[in-house]
Amino acid sequence: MREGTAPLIRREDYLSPAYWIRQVDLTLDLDAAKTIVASKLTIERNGQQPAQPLRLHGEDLNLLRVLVDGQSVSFRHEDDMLVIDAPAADQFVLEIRNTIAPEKNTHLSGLYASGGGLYTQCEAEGFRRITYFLDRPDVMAVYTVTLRGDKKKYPVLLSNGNLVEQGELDGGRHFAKWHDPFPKPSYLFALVAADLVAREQWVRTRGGKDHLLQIFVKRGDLDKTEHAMNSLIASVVWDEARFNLPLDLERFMIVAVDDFNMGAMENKGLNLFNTKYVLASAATATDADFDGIESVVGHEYFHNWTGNRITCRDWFQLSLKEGLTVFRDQEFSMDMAGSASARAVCRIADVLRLRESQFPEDAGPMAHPVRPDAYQAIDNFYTSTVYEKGAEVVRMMHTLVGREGFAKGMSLYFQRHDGQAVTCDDFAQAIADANPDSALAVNLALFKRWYSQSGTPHLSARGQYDTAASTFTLELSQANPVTAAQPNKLPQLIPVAMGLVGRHSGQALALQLEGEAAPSGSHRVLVMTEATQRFVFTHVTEDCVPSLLRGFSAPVLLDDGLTDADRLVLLAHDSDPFTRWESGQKLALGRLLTALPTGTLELDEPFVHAMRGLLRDPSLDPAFKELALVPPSEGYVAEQTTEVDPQRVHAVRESMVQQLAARLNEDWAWAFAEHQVREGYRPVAEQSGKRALANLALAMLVRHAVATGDTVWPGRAYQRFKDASNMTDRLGALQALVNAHAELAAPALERFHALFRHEPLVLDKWFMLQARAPERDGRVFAQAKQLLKHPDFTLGNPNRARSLLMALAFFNPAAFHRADAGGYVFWAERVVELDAINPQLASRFARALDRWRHLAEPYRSAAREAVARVAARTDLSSDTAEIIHRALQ
Ligand code: 0A1
Ligand code: ZN
Repeated sequence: MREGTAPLIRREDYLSPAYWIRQVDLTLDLDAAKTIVASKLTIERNGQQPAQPLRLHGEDLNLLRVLVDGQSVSFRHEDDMLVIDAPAADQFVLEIRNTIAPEKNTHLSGLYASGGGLYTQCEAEGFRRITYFLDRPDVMAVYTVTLRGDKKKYPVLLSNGNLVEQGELDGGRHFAKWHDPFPKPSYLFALVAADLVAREQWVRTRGGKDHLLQIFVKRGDLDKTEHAMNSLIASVVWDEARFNLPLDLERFMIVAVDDFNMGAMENKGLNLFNTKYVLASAATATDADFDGIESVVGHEYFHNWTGNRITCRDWFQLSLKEGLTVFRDQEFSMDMAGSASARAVCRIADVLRLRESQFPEDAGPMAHPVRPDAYQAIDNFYTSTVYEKGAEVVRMMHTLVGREGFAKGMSLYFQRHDGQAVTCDDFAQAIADANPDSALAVNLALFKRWYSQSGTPHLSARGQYDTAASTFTLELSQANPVTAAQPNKLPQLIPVAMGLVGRHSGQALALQLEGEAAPSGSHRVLVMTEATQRFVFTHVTEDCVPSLLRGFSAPVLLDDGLTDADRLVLLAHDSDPFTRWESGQKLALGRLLTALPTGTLELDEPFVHAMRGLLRDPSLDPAFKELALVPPSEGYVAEQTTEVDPQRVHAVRESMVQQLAARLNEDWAWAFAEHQVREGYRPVAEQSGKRALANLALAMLVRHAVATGDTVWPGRAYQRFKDASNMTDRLGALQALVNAHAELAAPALERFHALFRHEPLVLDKWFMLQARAPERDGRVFAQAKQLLKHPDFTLGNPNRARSLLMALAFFNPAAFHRADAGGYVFWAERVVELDAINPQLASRFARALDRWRHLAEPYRSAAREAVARVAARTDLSSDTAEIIHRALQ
C-alpha cells in the first residue's frame, strides 16, 4: 500500500486507548500462499475515555468475518481501520477471521516467508499485518496461540511462552499450542513455522530454577551456534549478577532467519535474529562478527526486562527501552572484555559508532530528540539518536549517581513499574528518586533536556595555569545548536569527567577546587549546569594539561583549545585511555583539516614520531594501538567542515594513510611479525587485538609496496589469504590487496568467491569489501554497479542489499559522491526500486542523501536534484516519503 501522505503523529496528542484487550486467543492455519487467522479477543472498555466506536488497526488483510459475543455485527473500514460501532457491553468477546498471504509479503513486517519457513516481525506495527488489533504498545494482553500447519514443511511450530499442547492432525498436518503467561503488547508477539534444528542447553539460575535455552537454525548450521549459545548463557549470568534480574521464563528461544530487516528482535521468550547475529565459526566469521553476536544476543536478552517486563507507553518513548538496553549491552560487552584496556577499546568503538552516525543525524534534517515529538512512520525512528544517544543519556545518569546508585535506581524502577507501559520520565524519576542527593536528582528537569532537545551540544574549554597562585582555572562554555524543528535551545547538564596531567612530570595531579578543604583524588566529574562556568583548582604544583571528557562522559563536540604540544603530553601520559586515544585522533584531525583547503598534506616529523611511539609502546594493548593508528574516517572529517568536498577529504586522508605507510614501513613490518597469534583461534580480546593490529600492519605494508612497485608484500598477503586458518586473517589479507588496488586483488576475490559461494553471510562480506574499497579513478563505483548484476546479488535479502548499497553510499563517500552525479543517479534508482519491495530498507538507504545541503558544489546541486526526482514520485511508501520530504524541507 502506498501512503506517502500519512498524517504526522504527535507525542502531545497521546491518549490512553478507548478499549483494553486483556486476552488474545489466536489460531493460525499456516500456509505460505494463504494463512487463515482466527482471533478471539477479550475486550474491556476503558472507563477513562468517552464511549466511542472500537477502532482496530489492520493492513493488507483480507477480512472474512466479525462477531461480537457470538453475533454478527455491522462494521466499516475507515482508512486502515476497522470500525465497529459502540459495542453494547463494557466487556465483550470479539471474534475476527481473516486471511493473509505471507509469500507475497516482501516488507518483512507481519508474517512472511523466508527460505521455506514462516516468520513474524511485529515491532513496531507488524501485528496489524497479521490480524485486526489495537496495535499499540500500551495495550497488553495474555496470548494463547494455536499453530497448525503441514508437518513436513513446518516440523517446528513456535510461539511465545510455554508449549502447552501438541499433536497430529489429518492430512499430514500437526499443531502446537503455546501460552504466554506474561501480558504483552502486540509488538512482542512472534511465531515461527519452519524446518529447523536446535542447539539446547539447560541453565540453573540463582533461585535454583532450571531453564531451557534453545537456538534454532537451518539444518547444517548447528555447528555455527556455539558462540551464540555461550553469549546467551553469559547474558543470563550477567543480568542476574549485575542487576539482579533473573530469567523469568521456562524456556528462552532464539531463531535465526536469513531475511530480516534489522539485527534481531526481542519477542517475549522467542527472539528472532538475523542469521548475521547468530551464526559464526572461525572459518566464516571475523572477530568483529563474534563481538557483534555477543552484543546482540545480550541486547535482546536484556530487553526481557528493559522492554518486555516494562515496556513503552507509546512509540515516542522508544528510547526508554532502546537507550537503556544499548547501555546494558555496552556494559555487558565491557564486562566480558575483561581488562581495563579491553574495556577502553570497547568504549572507543562505541564512541566511534556514535560520532559517525548519530552526530551527523543530529546535525541534519532528520535531527530529533532522544524522545521524538512527531513522526510519520515510526520505523524511521529506530535511529542512532534513539539507540546510541539514548544509551549515552543513560550512561550520564550512571556517571552522575555512580554504579551502586544506578543499580538502586534500576531496582526502584522495577519495583514501581514492573508489568507496565511507561515513559522516559518514569525512568529518569526512578533513578533520581533512588539517589535524592545526587546531581541528577537536584537538577532533574535540567538533565531531562537531553530527552527533549535535539542537536549535539558544543562544549568549549579553556584553561589557564597561574604559577604564582598555583591555580589552574578552567572555563567551560556550551552552545546548543539550532536543529531541524527546534530553533530555541537551552543549556544542558553536562558531566565532564576530567583530570590534570603535569606538563613536565606527566603525573596525574591532585584535584582540589577552590573552597574545598582537601583534594579528592586525581579524577573527578565536573557537573556543568549553566551556559558558562568557571572551575578554579588550587594547590596545583605544576603547569598542566587538562584531560577532559574522559571516557567520553557526555555526547558533545569538544573544542578543548589545546595545542599540539598539549596533546602530545596527553598522548604520552594520560591515565585515561579514551582521552589518550582522542589526543592522537585530534592530532591527525588537525592536520587533515589544515590540509583540506589546498588538498595537499605533508606529514611533520613530530606527528610521525608520535605515531611510531604509539605503535612501538610496549605498555599499550595491540587493539588500542590499532584504534589509535587509524586516522579519523572520511565521514568524521567531513563532519568537521561546513561545506564538504568528499573527493578532497578522500584525497587528503588517503595521503595521510599513504605517508604513514611509507614513513613507518619498518615499524609496520615489525608490528606484523610481532603480533602473530600462534595458538588456535579463539574469539577473545587478547587474540583479536593482535589480529587487528597485524591486519592493519599488513594493509600498510601492501599499500606502500603497491605504491613503490614492490611485489614482496602483496605476494605475502596473497599467501596469507590462501593459507589463513580463520576468517579474520583471511579477510584482512584480502582487504589489504583490494584496498591497495594490488594486481593480486582480482584473483584473490575470485578465489574467495569460489570458496564461499554457499555461505550467504560470507558472500555479503565479499560484496561489502568491494563496495567499500578506497576509490581510485572511478573503479570502485564502476565495480559496484557491475556487482548489482551479479547472479548472487538480490535486493530481496536485506543483508545482501545492505552489503552493496549501504556500504557504497554510507561508507564510501569518494566512490558515491562523484562530480558526474553517477552515484546520485544510482541512488535514486535504487531507492525507488527498493521502495516497491521493502519500504523500511528503502527509507534507510534513502538517508544516504538526507544531508545534501552539507555538500560543496557541484555535489550539492546534483544531490538535491536526485532527491527532488525521488520526491516527485507519487507512489512512495510513507517510510520513504517521510525521509525524502524532510530532506527537502
Ligand atoms: N527492538 C529491536 C529492533 C527492531 C526494531 C524493528 C524491527 O522491525 C522493524 C526489528 C527489530 C532491537 O532493538 O533489537
Ligand atoms: Zn533493542
